[in-house]
Amino acid sequence: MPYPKPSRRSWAEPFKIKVVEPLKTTTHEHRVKAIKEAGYNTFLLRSGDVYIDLLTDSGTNAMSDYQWAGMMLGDEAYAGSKNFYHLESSMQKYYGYKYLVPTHQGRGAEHIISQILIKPGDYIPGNMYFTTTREHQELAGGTFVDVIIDEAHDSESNHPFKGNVDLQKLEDLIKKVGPKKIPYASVAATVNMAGGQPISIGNIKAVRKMTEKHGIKIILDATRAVENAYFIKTREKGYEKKSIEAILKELCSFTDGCTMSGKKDLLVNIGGFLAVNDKDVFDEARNMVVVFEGLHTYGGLAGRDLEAMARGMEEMVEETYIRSRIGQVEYLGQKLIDWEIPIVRPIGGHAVFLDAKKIYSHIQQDQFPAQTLAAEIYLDSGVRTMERGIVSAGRDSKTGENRHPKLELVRVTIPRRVYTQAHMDVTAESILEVYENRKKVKGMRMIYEPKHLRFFQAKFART
Ligand code: P70
Repeated sequence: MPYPKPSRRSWAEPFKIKVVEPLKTTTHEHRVKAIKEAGYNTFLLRSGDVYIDLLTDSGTNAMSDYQWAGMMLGDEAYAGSKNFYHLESSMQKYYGYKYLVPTHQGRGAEHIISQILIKPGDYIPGNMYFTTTREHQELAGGTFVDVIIDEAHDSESNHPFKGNVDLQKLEDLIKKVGPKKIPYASVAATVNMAGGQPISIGNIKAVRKMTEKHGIKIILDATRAVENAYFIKTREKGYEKKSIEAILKELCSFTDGCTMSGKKDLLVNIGGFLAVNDKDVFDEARNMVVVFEGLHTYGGLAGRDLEAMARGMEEMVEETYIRSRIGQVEYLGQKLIDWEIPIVRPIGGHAVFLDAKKIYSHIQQDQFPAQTLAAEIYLDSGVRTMERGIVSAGRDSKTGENRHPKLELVRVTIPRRVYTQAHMDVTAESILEVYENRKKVKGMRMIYEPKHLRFFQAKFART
């Protein structure tokens, strides 16, 4: 027995590794060339030039043997595939909504629900924007209004539920524009752009109480709701003993439907869905999906993809899994905290967010500190991360001016069940190296800017 006795029990991955995929290391010289060719945008790097890929947790998960076995049971019928019915009943079991419309991924569902519920001139309040979600709301003629609590915009605030809606901000908006101009509140669990921060049950309940008397719906972005459920279990009074499965269902019960990117919580590589309780909205969505995605029983996916999602739902709510998932993110974040590298607190569910504004305090926001930091980390070690700052925030749809978000972050995102603790160590050490050399670095200028979701394809050059 080691002495002193460890004060807590460690988590460990509740799985062992059956198949491995080799990683390639590259030389510094190679990386200098690769990132320059990519216009200093990590989205434009070839994955073959990347060592540890922490760009995103989206579609980058490792599936289990149970999910892979399910892939062989894909029923590739054009209509009425068995796997659709399996997914439908699983969604009803774990999320509790009545009706399911599968889509190829999350933004497919966002497109459909935005077109159905939003009229030009409407306002959509939400707990911080998400890039694709807001884009679809604006394409439908709506204006997104941020009603998240102020703490969410402060990287240092240790508020346990930084994803909470500020009820006063919501009420003010309802008073200002009138409830008829607000088709729904767009509530995310967890909030990606705030740093993977959760919303509490207490807060969503209060939002429900306020909106329902005005006939305003709530559409949940359930993409990482399981991770949110874990934070509720570990942080919200009265939920310690409840299962993740029960908390997830309770969270959804205060909402009228959800959009879902299955590529996260559902432990798959592709897929998503829209789920609703209202029969009329469902009928319209089911009709629209055939125009944009595919027939209403496959929504742009193969039968095997539907099966993998259904099986992923069984695994996502396992307590040992979710504990190790969040535990791994915490492990990386805690290392950086111990080294006094500024990151968003508390550590989020799917990623550690580096505070580029603080790290590169000498670089103006218009010279893209987060974009620069992501490029520098890649240059140091081949670890790929993502900008979540002024580039991601884009331009105001009315004035055309650059938005200047308070948070200027680099997201170090952890795919599920893919990397080991040693990969986290190597990543942390690379971030430390870049941090120590921070004073030598200059910002960048944008040399190419696409019209939609510019962060995906924009190009930069050194100033
Ligand atoms: C990411 C991915 C996707 C996402 C999300 C939330 C909370 C909806 C979606 C859309 C992929 C991504 C998307 C835009 C910019 C960068 C990266 N997030 N809601 O890496 O789902 O991708 O399936 O259409 O996080 O965070 P989908």
